[in-house]
Amino acid sequence: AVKTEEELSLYIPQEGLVQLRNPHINGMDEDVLYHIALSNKSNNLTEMFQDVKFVCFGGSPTRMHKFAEYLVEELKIKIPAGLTVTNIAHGSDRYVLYKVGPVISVSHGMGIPSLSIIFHEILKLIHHAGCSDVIFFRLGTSGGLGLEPGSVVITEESVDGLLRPYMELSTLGMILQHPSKLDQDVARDLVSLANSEEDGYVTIIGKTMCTLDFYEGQARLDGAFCDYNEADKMAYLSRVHKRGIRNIEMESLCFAAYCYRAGIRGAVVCVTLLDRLKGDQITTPHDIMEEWQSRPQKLVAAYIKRKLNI
Ligand code: R2B
Ligand code: URA
Repeated sequence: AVKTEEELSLYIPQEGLVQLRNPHINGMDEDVLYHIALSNKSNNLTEMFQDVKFVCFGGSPTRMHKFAEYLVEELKIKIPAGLTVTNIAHGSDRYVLYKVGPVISVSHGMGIPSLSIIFHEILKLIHHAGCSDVIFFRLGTSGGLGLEPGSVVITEESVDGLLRPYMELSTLGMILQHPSKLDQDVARDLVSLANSEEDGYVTIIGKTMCTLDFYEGQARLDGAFCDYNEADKMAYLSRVHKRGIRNIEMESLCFAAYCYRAGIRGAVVCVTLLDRLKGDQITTPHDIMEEWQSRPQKLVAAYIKRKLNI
């Protein structure tokens, strides 16, 4: 019998060794983590990953490579001269995965289906490796609502395009609803590390809307299809804004729902690339955009350094 969401959804942050809420895994001879080309039989996952305490997910492979390099500097990790961080998932061309001291930096691609796959495999990876007390982050980009572009939003709770605070997943021909709350302590600790005056941009806690599409799903007028007008768009976005939503992106619902289900402490930190109450197109020059995209990375790196007493 499939368990009801009530039975499944008690958010109890795990303490100690990372456990899976799947009774089948430990009875398997081998567990192939197909999309990152690793397996608990062919690789010594304990030796490779047991010291991991933080997993940082982000959409773009290049950005997650840059984040790994940034962490080498920030955490003062020693890498032999002439060498650089290596992509441990090089046997697959779906995602990239770097390890820098106690931190994994991994790409998740765009949208919930892509994030879902890598989340399953990373959670199994850290379970097989015997990791304990691991915190997950998503570092991303988003469209802001009523915020100066470049502002950073830490997600309090993620909602879908109908503003419902859970992810619906069709499972065995049924629709299961998985709550998408995030750990409020991690969010508060993160926001306390930001200083809007010194930084020159604001960092706030707010709700995030997660959609299944970038164009019509986010009420854009500039997709290849559009069956509504400017007034319809603005009525929807204003309603969303009034409900406390501060940004819109495409993965937080699943990320939050899976952290909640797993009892893993997690946070979503996204920079806003534009104000959706003012437009649809992203026209900011590349170098400014690069600097904006480093903002979630700086905040999460500061959090990690604080935790490691660096
Ligand atoms: C933010 O940016 C991407 C779309 O441009 C998507 O992955 C997201 O959540
Ligand atoms: N990512 C999104 O999903 N939406 C935006 O508007 C910008 C980045």
